[in-house]
Amino acid sequence: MSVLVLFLAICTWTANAASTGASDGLLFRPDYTFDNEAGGWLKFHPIPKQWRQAALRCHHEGAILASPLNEGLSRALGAIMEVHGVTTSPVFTGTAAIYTSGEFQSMEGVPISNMCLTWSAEPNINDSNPSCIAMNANGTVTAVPCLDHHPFFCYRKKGVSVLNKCGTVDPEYVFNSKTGSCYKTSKVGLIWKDAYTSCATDGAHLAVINSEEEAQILSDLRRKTFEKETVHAGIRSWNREWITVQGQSLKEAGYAHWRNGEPNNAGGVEDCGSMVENDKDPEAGILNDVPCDGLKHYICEIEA
Ligand SMILES: *[C@@H]1O[C@H](CO)[C@@H](O)[C@H](O)[C@H]1NC(C)=O
Ligand SMILES: *[C@@H]1O[C@H](CO)[C@@H](O)[C@H](O)[C@H]1NC(C)=O
Ligand SMILES: [Ca+2]
Ligand SMILES: [Ca+2]
Repeated sequence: MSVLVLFLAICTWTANAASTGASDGLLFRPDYTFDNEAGGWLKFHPIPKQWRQAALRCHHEGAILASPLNEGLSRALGAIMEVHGVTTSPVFTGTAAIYTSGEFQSMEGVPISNMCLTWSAEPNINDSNPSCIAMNANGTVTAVPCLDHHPFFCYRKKGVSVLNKCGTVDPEYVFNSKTGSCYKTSKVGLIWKDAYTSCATDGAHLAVINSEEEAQILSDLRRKTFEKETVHAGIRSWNREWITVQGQSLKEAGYAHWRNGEPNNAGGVEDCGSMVENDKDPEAGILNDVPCDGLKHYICEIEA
């Protein structure tokens, strides 16, 4: 790979964008830390994932898998690795040859030739075993199989980002002034625990009903989006004690209104909560217990 050697010879650090940081009033998720040198927000994910899962995780958080695009970002990543004691395993960067073998680009589309990288070993390009660029604690990079598991960083570049009332940049979360929460309806049906995880990745939770009014609002949203379909609710049976995904009993949460005859634990396997139509009896609640392994749509909620 003589081309790569050339990169090293001609690379120059791109100007480290001067950034005033969070002081200009821009905010991002609270689980991210603003880093002046990086010119944006960073979050370290210590739990190793495959490259594609890592990239998706960042995407769901409203960020991208971080790459050492410039000196500032490189230094910031290295510093955080040091703080977390990540010295043995490299971390995945967002730089990979995902579409064309050997054509490394960052998630932002920056080609590797525009980054100033020091290789710890010459990358070994193998078409049948795609490689992704990982960064060592000493700042050098190496090509590793994308299917390996490594920790990673997600990055959100500072820019004009409009946070909504619920502290998310995801425009699909719509604020409701009556409940003071933002809600997002799902695109696909998932089993309960995957729906739970999907909301959690957004920094949200499966919708929890805290009042008759919220029950009505969620009911309307469900009907408008999914018609007669049942959706997952953020409650779970622990030996037939119903606990919300925020750890409260239904009574504490403020809504324990089951549909007539529910919860009936039909077949002895109904450990997950759902929200259903209540049109037959206007007095009835909308909660029903159902099996956890049914694929259903769901609504994620973030309190403002
Ligand atoms: C390329 O990857 C495949 C699949 O992992 C492996 O069997 C093969 O030996 C590798 N070839 C080289 C040249 O490393
Ligand atoms: C940096 O770390 C990698 C992996 O631990 C190692 O292979 C390499 O020799 C180190 N390079 C320097 C310059 O210390
Ligand atoms: Ca709620
Ligand atoms: Ca039931």
